[in-house]
Formats: sequence, C-alpha cells, structure tokens
Amino acid sequence: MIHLGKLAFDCPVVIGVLNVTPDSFSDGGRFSSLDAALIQAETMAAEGAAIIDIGGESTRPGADSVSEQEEIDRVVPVIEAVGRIIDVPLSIDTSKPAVMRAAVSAGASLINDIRALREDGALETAVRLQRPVCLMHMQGQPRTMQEKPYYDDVVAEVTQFLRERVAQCVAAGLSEDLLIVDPGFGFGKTAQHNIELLRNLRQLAQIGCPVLIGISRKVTLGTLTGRDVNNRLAASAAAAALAVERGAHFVRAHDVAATVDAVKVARSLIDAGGAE
Ligand code: 8Y7
Repeated sequence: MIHLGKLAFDCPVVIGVLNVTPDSFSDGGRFSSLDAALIQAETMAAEGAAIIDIGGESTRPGADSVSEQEEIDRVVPVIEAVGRIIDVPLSIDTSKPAVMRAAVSAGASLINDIRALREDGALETAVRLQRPVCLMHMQGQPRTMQEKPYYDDVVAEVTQFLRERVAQCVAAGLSEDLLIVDPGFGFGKTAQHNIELLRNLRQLAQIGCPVLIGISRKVTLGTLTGRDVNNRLAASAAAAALAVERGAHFVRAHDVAATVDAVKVARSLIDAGGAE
C-alpha cells in the first residue's frame, strides 16, 4: 500500500485522463461537454482507474493558454458532478494556485502540476491545502519545450531536479508523504531522452517518493511505431508495463481498460519477486 496523506493505493495503479475542453461547435457546449465528461469518468472508473485526473488547459506543445477564471469554469462543474456519481479520488491537473484552491474545495483530492509548484504562489497554496501533489519535471515551457531539448545526462538532471524540488516542498511545509515524482515524458525531451528515463526509472524511485509516469499516446511512441496519435494503444500498454516493471507506482493513461491489463501483467512479476 502506498499512503499519500489520507489516501491509500494498492499500487501499481492507473490514473485515467479526463480532459475538459469546451465544445465550441455547439450552443449547449457547456452542457454537452459536462455530459461527455461524466460518461467518460464513469467508464474509466468502471474500467479500474484508481484516480481520475481532470485538466482544463491543454499542455501540448503550442497549445493556447487559458485564463484562470476560464480554467475554473471548465473544471469545477466537472469535479462536482463526477464527485457526486463516482467514488474514485479526483486529481486536478493545473499549475495555477487559484485553480488548485477552487478544485480542492469542489472535491479534488490530489494536485497534478506539470510545473512542480513553480508558479507564483503555487507552493504556498499546496502547503495550505495539504493534499497529495505530483511534481513533474519539465525543461522549458510547453509552447517551446520541444524545439531543442538538451541534457548532458538526462537521468541525472531530471533526478536532481526532482530531488531538489521535493526538498524545497518539504522545507516549505508540505509533508514528504504527500509527494509523488514524475520524469515528465515528452516535456522538453526527445524520444531518446524519454527512453533513457524509462530505462533508468529505478533511479527516480530512489528519491523515496512514489513515481508517476505519463506516456500514454505520446510522440515517442509514434516515433517508435510510426503510428499516429489515435493508433498508439498497443505501444502505450507496452510502455505502461515496462514502466511498472521498472518501479512506477502510478501510470497516467487515456485508455484505462487496456492499461489496467498491462499493469496487471507487469505486477504479476513484481508480486512473484522477479522485478528486482
Ligand atoms: C503528463 C501530465 C500530461 C505526464 C503528469 C499528455 C497533464 C500530455 N502529461 N501530468 N499531463 N505526467 N503528471 O499527453 O506525463 O497527456 S498532458
């Protein structure tokens, strides 16, 4: 069991991705996107997601930024509505302190921050909220991070960044048993960097916090297989299994049912004592 504050998880487990973006083609956009989000959340919970990660701002390279109020207006109704119908803990995917506060008061249990609480006020807010937080490594900013990612030693640098960030969070008053670390696949990294990080995932686990990985449908899997984003299910499941075998505790994924199966296969080796 992995304990994160008041939450406990029988790891490895799958985190289902729920992106909330308004449907600009319909007058009833808000209602239809809320409805779609509810159906998606129910499906992922039934498929075995241990957490559902709700995000209102796209973090893909080149995506437009969203105002604080817009992000709150997108995610809060979804968190409230999903919380009423399913029993799975919800995480808020945001870097903005105001969104963290609004999401937690709406019922979110965890914070997933691709900027590792580096925005102004984010660390102070997380300390006040005392909820589990995923600290992710990113080189650069989403708009430009894939232009020329460079590392002398990607594994050492990502590990060092996360180790320092954990220390800074603990020094600020965030209890260490609330922290998760994540190498941030694809966030300022080439395919080679991502593969190197996956191969050496155990080094990240040595920081002492549970490890989360998000590799589902990512560009690296397209590079390896030649497949577009809608045809990376098998590659995503394979990567999830490899990550779990190398010590990942949480796997963030779009296709929950397939990822749950992949995680079960990898887990059988761990349970048998064969993954050391
Ligand atoms: C990750 C993530 C995304 C990830 C964590 C996508 C929000 C891009 N990727 N959060 N978010 N880790 N913690 O393809 O890898 O899902 S968005």
